[in-house]
Formats: sequence, C-alpha cells, structure tokens
Amino acid sequence: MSRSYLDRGRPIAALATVPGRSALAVIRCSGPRTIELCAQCFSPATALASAPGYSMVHGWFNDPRKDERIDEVLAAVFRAPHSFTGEDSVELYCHGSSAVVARVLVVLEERGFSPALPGEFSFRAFINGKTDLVKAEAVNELASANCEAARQDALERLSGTLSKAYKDLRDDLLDLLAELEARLDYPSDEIEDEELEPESGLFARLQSCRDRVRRLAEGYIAGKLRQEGALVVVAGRPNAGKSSLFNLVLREERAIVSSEPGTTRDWLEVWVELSGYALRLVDTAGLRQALGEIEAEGVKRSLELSARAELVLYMVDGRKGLSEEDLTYLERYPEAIKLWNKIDLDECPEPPPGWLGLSAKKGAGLPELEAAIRERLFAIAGGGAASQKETPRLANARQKTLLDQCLAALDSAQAAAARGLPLDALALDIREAADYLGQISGEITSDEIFDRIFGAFCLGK
Ligand SMILES: Nc1nc2c(ncn2[C@@H]2O[C@H](COP(=O)(O)OP(=O)(O)OP(=O)(O)O)[C@@H](O)[C@H]2O)c(=O)[nH]1
Ligand SMILES: [Mg+2]
Repeated sequence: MSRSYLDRGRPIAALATVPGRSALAVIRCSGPRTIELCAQCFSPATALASAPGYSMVHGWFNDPRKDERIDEVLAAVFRAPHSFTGEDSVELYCHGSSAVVARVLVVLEERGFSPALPGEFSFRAFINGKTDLVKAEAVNELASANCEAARQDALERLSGTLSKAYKDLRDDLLDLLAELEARLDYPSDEIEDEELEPESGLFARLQSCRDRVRRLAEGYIAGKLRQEGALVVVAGRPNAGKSSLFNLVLREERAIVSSEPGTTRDWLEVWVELSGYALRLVDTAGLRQALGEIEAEGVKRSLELSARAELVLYMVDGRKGLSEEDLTYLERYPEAIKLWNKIDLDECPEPPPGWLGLSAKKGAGLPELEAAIRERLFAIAGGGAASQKETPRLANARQKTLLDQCLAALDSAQAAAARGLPLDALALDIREAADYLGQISGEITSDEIFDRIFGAFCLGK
C-alpha cells in the first residue's frame, strides 16, 4: 500500500473505535461521493442519500453485491464543509463485533473507499483549513490522554490557547521584520544607538519575543510529564521492602516478597493514577555488591532506571539504619523521597529528620507518602488549566524542536543587534525564527513532514 496523505481524490474509511468486542463500533467515512457511496449499501437508500447535514438515519447496512443485510445501523451524515474533515462524511454506528466491523469495511472498500492511513481524517481537516497543526495534534493527545492532567492540557490546547500563543509571537516577529525591511531601503542601514537600549524600540521587542519563546519551550518538561506520565522508581538496598510497597500501592500481591535479600531481579512496573497524574511505578532490584551475574544485571538496571526517573522513592529498612551504600546513592539523588520502612516493628527506631516513616507491610504512612509524591509532581509539572493563563503548556516533541530552533535564531538576532551588525543580518535571523513558528502551526509545511506528523496518530482519527 503506497497511498500518500496527499492523495485526496478518493474517499477513506476506518474504524474509529477500539477493535474487539463492544456494544457499538463507529466506522468513519470521508471524502468525495461518501454519502452517495454509503447510500448504495444502505436501506432505505434514499433516506441516507437525501439526509441533510448533522442528521442521523436509521436503517440497514447491506452488501449490495450479495444482496445481504450485514447489520442494523445508525448513520450520521455531515455535509461539506460542515464536518470534522471539511468533506462529506458519514459515521456508521454498528454493533461492536469484529465480524460486523470486518464485513462493513470490506463492503466499503468494494464501493471505492480506501482504508484510511493513521491520522488521515485529521490530515484532511488540516489541509481543508478546519484546524491548524497544533490543534490537530491536540485532538490526538486528547484521544490518548491516560490521566486527568493529560486530558486537561490537551483540551486547553484544542481550545486554541497554544495556537494563539504561537500565532501572536509569529505576528510580532513579522511586524518587527516588516519594519526592519522597510528601513533597509534607507541609506543608513545601521542600527541606531538608542535602539540598543534594553528599554527601547527594536531591542526590547526582540527581547520580549525571545523571552516568550523561552518560556514556552521551558513548559515542555511539565507538559510532557503531564501528557505521558512520570517515571517513579522505588530503589533501595535488598530487603528494604520495595516490593512490599509496590504491592501496597497496587493493592495486589503482584511482586514476589520474601525475607531473602536479592529477591527482585527483573524490574516490575505498573501504571497508577495519583491526584490526576499518571505514574509509571517501578519496583527494582535491591542495590548491593551483587552475588552473581543475574543480580548484577538487575542492579545495573536499577541504577539506569533511577537516572531516568522523574522521582525516586528511596527506601531503607529502619531497623538497620543508613549504610554507606545508602549515603552514596542519596548523594547522587538528593531529591529522592526518603522512606524509613518497617515502623510497625518495635525494634525500628524513629525516622531521622527528612525521612518518612512507613510500614509497607501494614500501610502506615502511605497517605503521607502519596502527599509527598503529589507535592513533588506539582512542583515539576504544575497545576491545571488556570496555571496556563500566561504560558500554555506544550507536550509535543516536534513543537519543542522547532521552538528550540526559533530560540537559537532569536539568540543569533540578539547577538547581531548587540554587535551592531547591519540590519539585513538581523532581518535574516528574525525571518528564520518566524518561519520556525510557521512550521509549528502548519502555515509553512513541506509534504514530507505529513507522514511524520499524522503517521503517529491513531487509526480512524
Ligand atoms: N514488618 C515488616 N516487614 C516488612 C515491611 N516491608 C517489608 N517487610 C518484609 O521485609 C522482607 C523483604 O521485603 P521485600 O518487599 O521483598 O523487600 P525488597 O526491598 O523488595 O527486597 P529485594 O527484592 O530483595 O531487593 C519481607 O519479608 C517482607 O515481608 C514492613 O513494613 N514491615
Ligand atoms: Mg523486591
């Protein structure tokens, strides 16, 4: 199959819901002759063919070649340009079995529909001017949001706050550029001294744009974490109680717990949601001078995971206190939340300052631990929509790369201004910076990026 997104002459169809068994499945169709072609497999055919936009028609989906009914369906009709894609579209609500879906898709293909590429409906919406790239990406982010924080942010982006921030910035840069270019026609194309004053004219406006780009780029860490979830690693010496904590959070005896040190070798992970954030919680092998090759590999992986983690929960057996290894580890991860485990035992002394008392076996201290995690995540990832009033958050690597490139171009423009270079050198950098912002929103595109952007979307989206 070598169809391209740019091949828009044919109608497309795809399952828009999760494949498998469900009450209903939605099959989405869009493109030239969609309503007419769907009507050919629908009875009563004229009811569908003549249905106004934004209406639903009840009937049967048929295989016209075999003159056979396939399913009882509802068809939602959208007429161009008033649809998601901007094209004529039909959504078929059929029963959610794989047998029904497979037959409907085969019949649609026989009628001339091509199986949609991932994200092809969104691509068509973009190319038909229904959305910019940032909002198209937000739709996909909303469809894949796996926690409340991700949902809130994606919705904020879908409502256009981020698109507006990019657009305002680009407009300001283009205004600046227009002024510079107008002045290039004058005999003296040097920058006037007063314009280099931080508070005045050109320099100040350039500086303000640069600061706004920098703030947006800085929001990426929080945005990505809220969208994709945080890696939270439980680390500590063997037997500290890491797997017990993992099971306690999970409310299930998932990890093997035993009094034998070195029980966990392969690390285990589970997704949990805490206060709206998705956490990828990982139980790791206990840190010590390993006894054999397998344990050594486990320890190596624990250290690698710690290095990648957004948050480390470092646990010790309170009865044993702090060892040399614990202190060495904590020097490397001073931000770790420090857990003093087994406080249910009489021989366990009080936790020292800065340590949180816990019983991974009995559950004491868990609410305090959750509060500490919440506080730490909030510090890294910030709050909900209200906190985005000034600077909306992005969570998309493509946008971040282009923002970084834009920032580098503005840095170069500032350096040019500071060195009193001719205006055309400055104009070149500002043009480049504005172009990067245009690529973010899709005002400037090249064909080859479509596969990369939309290819990562869900099928049927
Ligand atoms: N009394 C008490 N025992 C605990 C507690 N947490 C863990 N244990 C016991 O300590 C032993 C080790 O627990 P694990 O959870 O397997 O420890 P681990 O840190 O995963 O150990 P490794 O996988 O070997 O690194 C087991 O016998 C647990 O029952 C606790 O809070 N209180
Ligand atoms: Mg373990």
